[in-house]
Amino acid sequence: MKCNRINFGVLLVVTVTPFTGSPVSAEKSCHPSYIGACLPPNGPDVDCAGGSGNGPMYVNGPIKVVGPDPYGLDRDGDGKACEKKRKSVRKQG
Ligand SMILES: [Ca+2]
Repeated sequence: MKCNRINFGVLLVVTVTPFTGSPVSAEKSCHPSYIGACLPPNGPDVDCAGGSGNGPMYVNGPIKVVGPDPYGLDRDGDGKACEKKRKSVRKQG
């Protein structure tokens, strides 16, 4: 009588991990640095309405700046862009 022994050996299981990367979210249509106005995230250039900027886009302030200020709207760096109030710092005398 023969006894057949079945040797399965080591079964290698290769697990293929599916790519689960989340799809690149569509670009937000508003720049995340500017709160209070919807500015384009990557141009064209935006300037304050009534200011000395050359556009081509203009925005009315005040706008809160919470990040980098690529459009240079917050020239004095106080976190408010296109302030309507302008303090005069000129001294007379
Ligand atoms: Ca400012």
